[in-house]
Amino acid sequence: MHRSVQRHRDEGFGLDELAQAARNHGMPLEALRSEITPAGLHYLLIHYDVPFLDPADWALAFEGFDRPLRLTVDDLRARPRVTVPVTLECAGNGRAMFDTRPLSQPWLREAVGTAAWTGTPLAPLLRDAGIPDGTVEVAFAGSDRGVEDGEEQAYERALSLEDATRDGVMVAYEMNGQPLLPQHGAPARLVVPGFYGMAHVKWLDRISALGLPFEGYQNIVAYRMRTDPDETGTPLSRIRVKSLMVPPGVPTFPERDRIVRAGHVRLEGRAWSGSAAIERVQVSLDGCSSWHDATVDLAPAPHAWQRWTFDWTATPGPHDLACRATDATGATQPLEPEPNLGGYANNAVHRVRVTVRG
Ligand SMILES: Nc1nc2c(c(=O)[nH]1)N[C@H]1C(S)=C(S)[C@@H](COP(=O)(O)O)O[C@H]1N2
Ligand SMILES: [Mo]
Repeated sequence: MHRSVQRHRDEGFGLDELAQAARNHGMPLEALRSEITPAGLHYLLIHYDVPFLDPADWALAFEGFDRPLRLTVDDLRARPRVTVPVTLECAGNGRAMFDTRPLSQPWLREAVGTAAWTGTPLAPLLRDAGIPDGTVEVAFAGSDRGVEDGEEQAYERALSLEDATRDGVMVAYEMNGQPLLPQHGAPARLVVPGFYGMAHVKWLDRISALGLPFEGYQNIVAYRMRTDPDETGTPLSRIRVKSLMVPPGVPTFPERDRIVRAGHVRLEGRAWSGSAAIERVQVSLDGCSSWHDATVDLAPAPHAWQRWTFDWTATPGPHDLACRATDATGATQPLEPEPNLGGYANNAVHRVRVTVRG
């Protein structure tokens, strides 16, 4: 089994982690004000190097299907076109807040964003390629390559045939009305609404129909929930219910402590879940001892985050604020993260300590 390098909070962060953090930036939390995240503020996660692909040479190949299709960007653009806002969150978001974490991208809370993705629905594309009888999974490969666990490979990840053919899954070629940027998967990527980021394969160049479950690294070794290296674990899929708050007031530099003026303060943020709509967001003003209902807006689309607001009369002194969301399945955020070897799916409540000045 896979044995990752684990670091304890007391060891501090390594230059290897800084190298990841400097490449893969997060969304500054003040961008939670925006329903659609501008492309330059959307978070980024790139395992290997950004491949620079000439769209004129690029084609999407279908392997293991009844017809070995090869589609160019123009072929994709000639197909039915949909535009949908979708919230993406990295499965490793919050990893740096675990007591013990694997050597990887050390996210705090900001590996999330919502873009308006434009593309063509995947299910009719697969049907046109001809899904062979007995297909159980569909694998999606990017053209980026790297070495993980000693083995050189393309970034490739599979979905069950059922998940791959769900409404909303698309091959996207635009983000916020512009052709995809190189770092977001140009010329085309997969978008799987409701799923953690690892499923949304960028620089997509091959789709394979599989009669047996996929055994690639990103499904079998990485992106699984485990507490023991010898257990098989369960694959990450849908995004857990979560909410974040726009840090109120102004930051100190460089500590980024929050300084708020006394009086009326509108607290606001966004909440999302990959399984159902958000039904409730609560705010705590006393370090999670008591909770008050916030106002929650309707979702602009089934898998896009929802805005919440709460009016607070801030009195001078220190305050421990927090927000907590609950979705329509009844799932809610825990106060503390659930430890796991990959440092995945940390959806603990967002706590923000502020100092109010008179
Ligand atoms: N080909 C490829 N696709 C990829 C990745 C990658 O490294 N290579 N990273 C994945 C992960 S882990 C995440 S969280 C999302 C991030 O998408 P974004 O950078 O557009 O926000 O892309 C996914 N798709
Ligand atoms: Mo990710």
